[in-house]
Amino acid sequence: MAGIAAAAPSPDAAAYDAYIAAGMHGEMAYLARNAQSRRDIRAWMPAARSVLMCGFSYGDPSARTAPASGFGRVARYAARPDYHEILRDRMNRVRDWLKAAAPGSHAVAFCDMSPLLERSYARAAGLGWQGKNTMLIGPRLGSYFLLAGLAMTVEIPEDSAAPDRCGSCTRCLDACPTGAFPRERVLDATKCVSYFTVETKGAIPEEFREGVGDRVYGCDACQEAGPWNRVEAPARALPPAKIPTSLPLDELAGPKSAGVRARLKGLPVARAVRKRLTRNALLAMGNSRRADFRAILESFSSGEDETLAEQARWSLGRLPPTGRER
Ligand code: B12
Ligand code: SF4
Repeated sequence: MAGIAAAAPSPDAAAYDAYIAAGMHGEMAYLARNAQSRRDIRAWMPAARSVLMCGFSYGDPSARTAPASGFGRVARYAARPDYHEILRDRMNRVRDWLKAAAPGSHAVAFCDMSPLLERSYARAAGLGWQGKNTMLIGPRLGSYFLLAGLAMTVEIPEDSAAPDRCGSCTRCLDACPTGAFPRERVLDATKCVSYFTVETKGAIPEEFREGVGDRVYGCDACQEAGPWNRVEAPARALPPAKIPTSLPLDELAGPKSAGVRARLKGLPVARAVRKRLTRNALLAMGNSRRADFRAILESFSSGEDETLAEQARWSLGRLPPTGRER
């Protein structure tokens, strides 16, 4: 899926300013930096005239089933090889083609990491509309697709934006386990499971721990609930998943963790440094209420790392009292 937007101010510049002013970015300090280029792509590439935006699907219907007890859930995108380099590389191939087709032109690829509001330009390029959960939704792809773009000095006629087709449906908002939407189309990242499990370094605030449930990396809850994702578009341009979307918790935090970490190499989930993934697995163990995790949790509860020790103690408090175990 691809479309062209004009290299112009983002239609969401004011929404972005309000988001940062309200502190909804939490620990993600980088979101507040380079504000000017998030408001207008030309602050990032002054000579840009047009922006090619592409969407790459990654749906996986098999991820829909809740994992068995004792397993932790990984978001769909994170079970595949890290998309950043793969997609930037794809866009660089388009750049090289363009250079040959339009000599003298210049183009720069981006995917996720550049200080740009990618969804604003993808929406303007007609890839879809922004759902109430802030995800970009395409009529054929649903929202399980990733974005990458190419800012270009050539001027190409822009595509028209897709109409908003959410109607009165609020299923995605209702499905959020941590109440992260203060209102439609605004996500308070500091309440989002994806933010807690992927981005935060310290303790996950207690009030949200139950909502995190069995999720150990990322969250797809608001996407799973959306009617536009009822049929998941499988990945066509991305390599297949390398791990299942549910992993045994005792392998993530217990003595067997070295083996599973080797399997995670090269996946987005490997970005979560060891401590973060361990913290998330300890939390999910508490939510599982399985007494057979007691020994692992006890081993962490008196450890030197206070974040992990405190998380383990919280989780121990959720296990059935000793003596009433199966
Ligand atoms: C930081 C970030 C996060 C943070 C914070 C997200 C956030 N919403 O603030 C966290 C870690 C929580 C996160 C989570 C996820 N992310 Co993320 N994330 C980003 C990143 C790097 C920056 C986003 C950003 O600038 N946020 C700041 C705020 C201001 O932007 P926003 O929420 O998009 O806000 C817009 C709306 O509020 C809108 N708005 C406000 N009012 C109104 C009113 C109307 C009428 C309209 C139409 C719009 C509107 O204006 C704002 C600006 O566009 C982008 C890549 C990029 N460079 O753009 C990926 C990106 C948005 N993430 C992506 C993905 C896949 C996810 C997850 C699904 C991953 C997962 N499974 O765990 C979740 C989904 C959570 C959700 N419901 O959005 C994809 C989304 C693809 C798509 N189809 O939409 C992106 C584009 C990465 C990529 N290159 O593909 N993410
Ligand atoms: S990703 Fe999960 S926690 Fe974040 S907004 Fe969506 S449902 Fe809520």
